[in-house]
Amino acid sequence: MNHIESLTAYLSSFVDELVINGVRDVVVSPGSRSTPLALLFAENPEMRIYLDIDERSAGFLALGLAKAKKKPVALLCTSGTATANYYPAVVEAFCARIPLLVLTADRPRELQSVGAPQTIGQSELYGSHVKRFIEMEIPENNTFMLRYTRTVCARAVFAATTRPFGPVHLNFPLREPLLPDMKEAVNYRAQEKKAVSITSGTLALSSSANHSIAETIRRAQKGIIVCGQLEFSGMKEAITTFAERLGFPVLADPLSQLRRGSYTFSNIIECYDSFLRDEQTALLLQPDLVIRFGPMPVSKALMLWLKQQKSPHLVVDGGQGWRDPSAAATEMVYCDEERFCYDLIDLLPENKHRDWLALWRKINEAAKTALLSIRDEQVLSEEKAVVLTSDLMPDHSCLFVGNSMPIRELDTFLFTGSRDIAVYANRGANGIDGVVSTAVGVSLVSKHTVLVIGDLSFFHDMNGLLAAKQYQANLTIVLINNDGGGIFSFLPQASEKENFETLFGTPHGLDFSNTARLYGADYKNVGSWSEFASAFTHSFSKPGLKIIEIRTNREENVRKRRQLRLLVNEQISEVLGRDRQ
Ligand code: TPP
Repeated sequence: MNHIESLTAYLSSFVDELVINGVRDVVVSPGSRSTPLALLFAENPEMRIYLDIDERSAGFLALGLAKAKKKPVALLCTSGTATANYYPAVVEAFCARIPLLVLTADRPRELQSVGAPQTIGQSELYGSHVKRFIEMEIPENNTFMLRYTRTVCARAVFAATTRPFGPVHLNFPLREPLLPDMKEAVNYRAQEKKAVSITSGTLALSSSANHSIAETIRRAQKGIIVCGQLEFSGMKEAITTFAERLGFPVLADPLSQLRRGSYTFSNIIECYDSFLRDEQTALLLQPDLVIRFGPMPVSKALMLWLKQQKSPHLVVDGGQGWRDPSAAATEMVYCDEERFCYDLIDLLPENKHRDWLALWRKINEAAKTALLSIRDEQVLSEEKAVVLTSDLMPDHSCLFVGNSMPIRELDTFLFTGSRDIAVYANRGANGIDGVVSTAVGVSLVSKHTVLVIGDLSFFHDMNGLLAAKQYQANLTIVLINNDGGGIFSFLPQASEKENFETLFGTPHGLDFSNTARLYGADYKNVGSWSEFASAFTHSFSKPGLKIIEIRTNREENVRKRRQLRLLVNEQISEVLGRDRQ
């Protein structure tokens, strides 16, 4: 059999089937073994190729594209350590339920474990962090094998996009020569019809299960709804309608997308992280039912408080996971979340316990008043940087926040408002790696994107800036530079004065204006809030990459947070008419 003919027919059919199944974006990294697939992707007019030299950044770039497009994205790299560099992004995609098709080229079996160059064990490389691993066959050109490559492709896309979404790894052993016949490739394209279609349905509960849950809800006088990151846009409306019918407060994580947008916020509570730390307030708000959607929210105070509750605790998850780090769940409800909300709305009367919601709202408003005092601060601080950023973001823009302090600051300071801001973060595995690339991915398919990131996380993925330069991303980076890792100053090791800076603070003294120069970014180190506001607002009218650096102080950050917490408690005591502690 002619080798080139087989290579061309088998791999062109695979690429064609990817397109037919809705995959239109591929992030390619350079290499030799992946040559035929790279060329065939380039030859297919339906495919958009993003080239990223560093596979670690490439993996996260694909993740960002998939997050923002809400569609599966493919990755392609050569054999050897290139494949291992995808690992962190694959882990994040698995934990955050993002669909990726990870395509790795490999040497054929006869060149495995014999000291061939650039050859490592790629079989099941990502272990339990992919939904499926598929070892492809050596290319052959016959009806059976061409159908095989198409159906295996369809199955891979289906696996990646079936709840829970996630990455699928396909390893392609390829023999030399590696150049396909580009003139022939078109003959295996534009099939238009899927080789095989896969039909599946929405996960729903039986009528008796719905009635039993409705009964549990009906009995509750003090229910709450807790929302972590929500995967689907229809959830916003479903949950707000459900909450209004029940009259329950909704404790909404910034990634739930429920804090911003043009809909009613009457049930949304956003300051819980600040007020649940206070024992008296936490006791006052004990619920008799918890209904939780999405992963556990960012707030540690909320997680610890939920852990103490003795009430029934329902976790609704259409992805059928076990999202219960506080070990508080009493019932896992495996049902499509939107379906759950609407099915139960039909079974439940309007809630009459208005006092319960009013109490939550009163406390939330008091906390918000105290937190907003930060707006009057003159000194540069991380807290006010986040408040101003969210105040000044344009309508219909995207805000990407890094780990670990930026997402926590946002949790405290992102208040409800009608301006629509889509909030993103890498909270699957909470890494400080790959954040720049993921944000670049989001920015390439969105109008205005802002990334708020700490200096260590920025340093970790500076290579990610190349894609921003090459693809003219419209991205504003707010770089909060406290010269090291701010989160550790809040942890018990902060008392280990002697070793703290070396092991945890980790100051680096880098001058990031040089980074900006290297990647051709517009750069501004701001010294006042008026300078920040002006640079930030201007950044939206300038195309390309903009970096606005704010230098802050880690210890000052801890002091400010403590001061604000006291202020929150004082304000709550005042509105509740209780003695100040
Ligand atoms: N390495 C990875 C890949 N991920 C991690 N989450 C960590 C290490 C542990 N870690 C969590 S937060 C953090 C580190 C090292 C410091 C982050 O510092 P920075 O990005 O400057 O943000 P800050 O906390 O100062 O706001």
